[in-house]
Amino acid sequence: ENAEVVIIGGGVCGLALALFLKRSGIKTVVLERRGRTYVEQRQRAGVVDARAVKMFERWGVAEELLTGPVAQTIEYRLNGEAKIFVAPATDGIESRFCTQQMLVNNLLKELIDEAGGDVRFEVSDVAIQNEADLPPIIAYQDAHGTHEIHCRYIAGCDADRGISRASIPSGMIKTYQYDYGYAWLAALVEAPVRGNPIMAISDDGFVGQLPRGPLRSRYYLQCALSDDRSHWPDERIWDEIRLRLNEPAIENVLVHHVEFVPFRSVVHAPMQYRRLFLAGDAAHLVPPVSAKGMNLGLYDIDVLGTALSAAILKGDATALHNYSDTVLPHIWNYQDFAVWMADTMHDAGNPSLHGDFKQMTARARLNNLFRSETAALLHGEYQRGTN
Ligand code: RFL
Repeated sequence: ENAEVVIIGGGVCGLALALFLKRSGIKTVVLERRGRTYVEQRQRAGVVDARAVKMFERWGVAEELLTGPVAQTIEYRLNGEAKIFVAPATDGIESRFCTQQMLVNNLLKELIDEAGGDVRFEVSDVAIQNEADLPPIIAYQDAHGTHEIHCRYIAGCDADRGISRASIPSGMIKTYQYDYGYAWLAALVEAPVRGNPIMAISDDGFVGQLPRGPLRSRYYLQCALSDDRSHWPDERIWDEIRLRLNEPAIENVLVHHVEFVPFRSVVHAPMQYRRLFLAGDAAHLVPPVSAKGMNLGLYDIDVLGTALSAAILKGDATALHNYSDTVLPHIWNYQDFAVWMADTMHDAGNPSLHGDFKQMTARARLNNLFRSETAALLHGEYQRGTN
């Protein structure tokens, strides 16, 4: 069997790339380890930034894919005192609340149900042959046996624990990693955000509340790396939410799901090896405080999709050769934004982390967003992904 491109991983990045290539008329196969229902139900990110909105508009699929409301404001709250940050939309394009789950469901609909795209679910043992000067061969198993696809290019969209990056011989890529030393407890609850999404700093630690569709929200609570569910019964989760938000009247509601996210930032570079190109979480991770993980992946896909179509349709592989060098400056810029967000949100809170000197400089940095138009403009650019 032959294809132009094999995409490994049918998450948000793999599916977006497949839709882009499908609409360009390029024969593409997606290999996904999980079943469709599982992929449809996975809940994660919540904001598609303005840069990604623009990209979907350029591809002519924004209306079909982005079904959530505009996301322009954040309430930064310091020990109960609220300040609303409005990201200035200088070009008239706004970020959108659109859960990753909603986006993935819409991508599956557009790609498979509307366009007849080739996504193979529940495959296992995907193996990559990517030898110098030979077309790659991808082998995989499914319920019917072992299969092989001969292709021209491979897109590794199978996230941090996938096989794409693991298939690259050691020493060919460098890993840059930073561990922040704390974690977030992420609790999906049956209560919507009433006003603006909240990022709250308090002497007792960070808490955030971000929308996840019209009925639910996700609370994030700063916690220790060693914490697990046994340290955080539902009662403690709600007590800490009330305390850190300084809102004693919040009532306990159903907690659907709790997970612990250790804070780390990772970049693997270069993001390509021979005919394999890494995109999304397979190439880089940012902590959720920046709300950029999915958006950086979509940035990769924009550049990679355009480069693949130039190589396949026009025979010009220049952009493909330059893929990693093109995307990495953007990735590093947003790694720096993630560090800024993480340090500001956590250092400004409980001084047990980095001391009371860092607490005061972090508070000054946050305050700057409300007293300096220049600082606000830059912060807005980062929030919108247009920096
Ligand atoms: P995905 O979405 O994990 O998809 C990878 C796919 O690859 C499949 N796979 C394989 N398939 C075949 N063979 C193998 N060997 C395979 N190994 C894996 C998997 O089943 C899966 O379907 O990665 P992708 O596409 O790179 O997308 C990255 C984003 O999912 C990720 O960056 C975001 O979810 C990060 N993130 C957030 N990003 C934002 O932009 N804004 C946010 O507010 C935000 N909040 C979050 C987040 C991530 C979180 N977690 C899970 C740590 C909040 C949380 C709690």
